Amino acid sequence: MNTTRRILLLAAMAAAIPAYAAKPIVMGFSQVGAESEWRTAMTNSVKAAAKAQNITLKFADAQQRQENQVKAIRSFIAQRVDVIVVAPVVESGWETVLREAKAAGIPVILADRAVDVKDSTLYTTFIGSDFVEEGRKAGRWLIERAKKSPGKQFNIVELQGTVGSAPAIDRKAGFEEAIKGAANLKITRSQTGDFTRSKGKEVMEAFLKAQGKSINVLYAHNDDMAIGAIQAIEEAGLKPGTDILVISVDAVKGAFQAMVAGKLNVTVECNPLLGPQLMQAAQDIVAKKPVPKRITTIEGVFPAEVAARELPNRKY
Ligand code: GZL
Repeated sequence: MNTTRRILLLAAMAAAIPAYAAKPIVMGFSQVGAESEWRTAMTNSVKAAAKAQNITLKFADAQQRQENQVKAIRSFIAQRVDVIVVAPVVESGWETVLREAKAAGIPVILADRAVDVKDSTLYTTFIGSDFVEEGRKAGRWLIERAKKSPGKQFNIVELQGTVGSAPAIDRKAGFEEAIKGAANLKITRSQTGDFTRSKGKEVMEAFLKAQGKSINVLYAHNDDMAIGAIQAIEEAGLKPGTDILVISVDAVKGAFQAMVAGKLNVTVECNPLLGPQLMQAAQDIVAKKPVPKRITTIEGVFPAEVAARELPNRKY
């Protein structure tokens, strides 16, 4: 058989090798923790999408501690994974370990939250929500709601997310931007509840002890803290959703159930179902295809009026 025919035969045989014979992508994923319903939904979405795409997922739960995420990233580098995904618990303190990943030639995807680094080549893409816009949506809802009570002063208490985290910083900034100039809306107290129900309840108890009946609105950076705070409001003999308007973010099922019960007034959606977009980005990066630096998720706003209708459709 002459050389040309032999080359053509080899090429035909190579083309016949099924695509799935290619080595599966190995992804190292450093997740913030398991602090909220939202976080659990995100983890489940990532795990399901990795399985569906035949991607080998090495999962590390950092229990909301940055040092655990740094350790996990170093372990992924040592294991020579194909791609590293990080949902960074806070914005700062990432340069050193991201430089180590870059030096090892391993691409990094930021999922859910951003990092504050000078050198943007330290990560390939950031997939997540626009938290400032989520804060603005919460503020805009309150501006409209306050119009129903002309002349009334609304004292707002704020439960912030994890100190130093992108969602806490940005949701605060967006809300304040939206209510700026509204003389009838004033944030009187603001403290972190670390995105958890237990801490949200604890801090709301302190707010109520200090300010009690003069609180008109609670703005919580996530539904879990709002749900914890709702318990504190009820234990103080007040009606959440009526005596104190409750505004929160995430749009998890628990928030819809609280709205149906009349205890929460509005939740701003923050979509945790990032799994499919994340796996697609990882496959494109490994295949050396171009990937946008910023991939945002589409989200809505759900007032109590639509909760009963929407609850059956909720995926998380
Ligand atoms: C937002 C995410 C936040 C959620 C919280 O994208 O980082 O962390 O709003 C979660 O519920 O704990």
